[in-house]
Amino acid sequence: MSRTPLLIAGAFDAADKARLEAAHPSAYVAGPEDMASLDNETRASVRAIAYKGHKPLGGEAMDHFPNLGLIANFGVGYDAIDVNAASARGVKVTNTPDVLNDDVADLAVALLLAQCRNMIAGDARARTGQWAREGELPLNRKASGSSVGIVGLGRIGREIADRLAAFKMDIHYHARSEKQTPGWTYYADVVSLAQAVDFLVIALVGGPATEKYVTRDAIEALGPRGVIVNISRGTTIDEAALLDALETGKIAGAGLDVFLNEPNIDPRFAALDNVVLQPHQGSGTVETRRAMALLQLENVTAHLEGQPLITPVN
Ligand code: 8YV
Repeated sequence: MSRTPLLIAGAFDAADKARLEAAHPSAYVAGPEDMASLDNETRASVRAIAYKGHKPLGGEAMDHFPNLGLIANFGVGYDAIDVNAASARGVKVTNTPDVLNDDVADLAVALLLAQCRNMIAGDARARTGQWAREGELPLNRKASGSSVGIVGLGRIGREIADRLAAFKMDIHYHARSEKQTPGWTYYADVVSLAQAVDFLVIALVGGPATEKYVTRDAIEALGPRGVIVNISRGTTIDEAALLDALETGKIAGAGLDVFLNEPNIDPRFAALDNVVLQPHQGSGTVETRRAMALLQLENVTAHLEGQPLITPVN
């Protein structure tokens, strides 16, 4: 009899962890690095891992659990999990798609608007008395009616494009293939897309296939009035090239929710006044995180009860 069929691994919110524990007898570790320290009996009884985090979870960690059948990820992006290694071991992977599309798209729009309208400096001016001392904020930049390029027209990219279309923007996009989106313009490569637009919004999936997908050439092709928004993964853009372009005025600015080496992001970002930075909080609303947690739990329960998975990846 399986004593602890579920291993909860990662920095879970207390309520989400308690919900998983109430549903299934479980063990807990802070991350993949602690899995080896579990006793043999626990390791043998684990049949599913509920995972949350961005630390790599590879085949070596999976091999600690001879009866593992599922890794249920908290998040739509599963780039931290080595899915090929999981498949090779007969381990299923699930994620939490769709329930977060609205929030991530909302944040992308917020970043774009905050960047154009200089809202961080505006807040400081109103808050600190600088307004009374020095007068109005320098004029900033109109967002509505401009042209935007979406890199990756998947579920989240589509929600972003729909929102920006309501801001009367011309929608241009790059994706693996052209979509049925009348009035929107498709580009087969990111450099030509960047040349055609004022704003570039990155909505790619993470992982090795999209590493530095937005290259130095693409960043520079955007030009000195260009603004980049990234709500996907820090890996999807050449971050060093982005920092160079921001520091030298090759592009105008950026609104970023994702970075390399989160949460220890490159200190060069903090010295820039042409960026709006967020701590990877795209899905971070009470409503959406709850929906993600419930979907993860549904997948765990389905697996442990021998039912079809709700949102399988492999
Ligand atoms: C994280 C995310 O999952 O869904 C994704 O891919 O990046 C986020 O929603 C969240 O930060 C929890 O780790």
